[in-house]
Amino acid sequence: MRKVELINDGWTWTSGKPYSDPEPVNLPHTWNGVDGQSGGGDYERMTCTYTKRLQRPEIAPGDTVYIQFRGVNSECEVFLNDESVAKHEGGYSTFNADITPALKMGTNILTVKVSNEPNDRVYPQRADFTFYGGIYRDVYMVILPKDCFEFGPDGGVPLKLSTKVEVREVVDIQLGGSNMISFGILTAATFPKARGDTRITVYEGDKEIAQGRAGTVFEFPNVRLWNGLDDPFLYTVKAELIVASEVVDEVVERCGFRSVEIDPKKGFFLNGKSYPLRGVCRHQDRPEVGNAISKEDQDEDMDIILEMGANTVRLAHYQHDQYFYDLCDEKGLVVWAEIPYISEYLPNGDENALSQMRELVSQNFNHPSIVCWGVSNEITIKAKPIKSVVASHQQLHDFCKKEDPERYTVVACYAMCGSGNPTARVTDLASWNLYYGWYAPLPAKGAFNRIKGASNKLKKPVGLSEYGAEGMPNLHSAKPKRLDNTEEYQCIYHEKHLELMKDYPGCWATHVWNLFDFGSDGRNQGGDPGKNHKGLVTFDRKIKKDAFYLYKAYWSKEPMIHIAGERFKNRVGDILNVKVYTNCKNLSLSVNGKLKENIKLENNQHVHTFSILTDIDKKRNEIIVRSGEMFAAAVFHKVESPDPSYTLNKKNKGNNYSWEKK
Ligand code: GCB
Repeated sequence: MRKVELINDGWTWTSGKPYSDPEPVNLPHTWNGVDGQSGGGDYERMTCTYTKRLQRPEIAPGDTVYIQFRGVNSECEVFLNDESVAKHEGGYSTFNADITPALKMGTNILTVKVSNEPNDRVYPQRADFTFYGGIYRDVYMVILPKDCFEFGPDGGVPLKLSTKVEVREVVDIQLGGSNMISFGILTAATFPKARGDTRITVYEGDKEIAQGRAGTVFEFPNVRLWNGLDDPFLYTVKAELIVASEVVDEVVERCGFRSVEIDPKKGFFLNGKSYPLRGVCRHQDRPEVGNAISKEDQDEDMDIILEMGANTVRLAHYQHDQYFYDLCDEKGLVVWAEIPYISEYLPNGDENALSQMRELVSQNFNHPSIVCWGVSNEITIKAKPIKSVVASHQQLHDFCKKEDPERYTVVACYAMCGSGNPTARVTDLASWNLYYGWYAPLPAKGAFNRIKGASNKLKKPVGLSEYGAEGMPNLHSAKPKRLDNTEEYQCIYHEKHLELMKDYPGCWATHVWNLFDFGSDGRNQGGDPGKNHKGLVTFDRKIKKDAFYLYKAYWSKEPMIHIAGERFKNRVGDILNVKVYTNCKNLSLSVNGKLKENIKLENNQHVHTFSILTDIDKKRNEIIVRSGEMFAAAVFHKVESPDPSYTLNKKNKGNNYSWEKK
């Protein structure tokens, strides 16, 4: 039987700077946790060394010992006792280093040279996020017995589960009628390294429902579907390798059955029902730790997405931790997965883009949450669509379709990329990143109309892969303006987009940029350099900005009332405008304990602003908005002149609204 052991503890790290001494560290680790988020674009991109002493494990003849790395950014070479055993290029995927031939008795020294230095081959090299260097995800020692299931190609899953759903008419002879029934069709592939037999067992919960061999096509009538947020049901499949009547290796994977159709005019359908994809993009990093995040951090991110009521997440701009795709499967989020083929075409990078795609697809094949593979993001921002850019898109698309015909391919286009651009033509789906009302002084409606127009022209489904506006929870304005970085402008921006979404059913998916603020060391804005603040939630996940609650009001089924502008405490003037985000119908307003107003909102109305004429002598106004038992409260102060802390002064304003030329 295989053995798997987490080996995150007891490493040393030696900085790539001259005369550095080794420091003890536990993984996950990055050396850019601080300088990668402080601004200036000057974080250390260098080659550092990690080492760990490994006692030779007890192994039987024929066993293979691998060190499995779940994410090392961005390229590395692995040595055992000074002998090179593996190299890997690409900072976001899993790879396995076979250390068996180099293992000696007693203590062994494992060394990993990790580099995030610039180069011209490995994506990403240029993008609006920090490329934190380090071994920033888990590391395992995996011992495979002589007769075993090997890893799939490109570090892929050892048990590959293809699922499909077919709806068939079944005639009931006894009753004489007929019925439409969903059949789940499952084929399991394994990669055995032995002349044995494989036994595949399928479980529904704890109940065994079928048994067969690798390659068997299982058919399950009345299959319980993986049905998004409503019922993300997962089946469990176990593969056993049997040699001389003994089970010598075993692997377990989960899968789900679902059907997806995407119509250019009607949008996304899950299991035959309209299921408009409305959600967010996620970057994974956090303050101080960068990408070296924990499982608890990932659980927290998932809870925030679910609280908001989103039903989809674009896991941008690279492969995320397996743990997060697992969470998406379990919770029912529809996922757009992608590789970091982004912003700048590298003429020497085609091979790397393809290898990152091979890894993404092979390693994530079994996740029912994933519906599409993203081949590139804003690749034309720098490059003209020269032949090789288009050819590399074609190569990525062809690979995905061959390997995984059941899923779609997609591209996220840059605003200046027209629908006639050949890179927009290659994939099954297309989407545009459009910041109308932020970078561009244009109305949001223009963005949706462009999407509709592109869909008509390209004759395929087109979505809005990014839209967003900076919002700082400490900056406020009674007259919010584009590019002012206030929380209020961010709200208005998103209100406009949300109002319009329902009028564009063909827009197959919308993804807010971004759910969280994230590290982008080259940026400087909002008085807080080194970050992109388009998040609906702050970098440390502690403050949900007002715009977060706007989405919650639209999307969540959980009854809620939120008073926006609560942090905009000090207000000038006798009229106090209090904006409320809610999904309740009847609201009552009281000011300083006196009931002032009862209102009833229209169907589908989620935003209401109370204009309150405050008492002349009252400096402190306590507002309570109620609906039945539920209420939200906030206090506002009447002040003589605008609070200067709400505006950036010239010194701290920064003038760089984008990480690069937009
Ligand atoms: C984009 C990029 C994303 C940036 C974003 C922005 O279009 O795809 O990586 O972070 O714009 O905020 O400018």
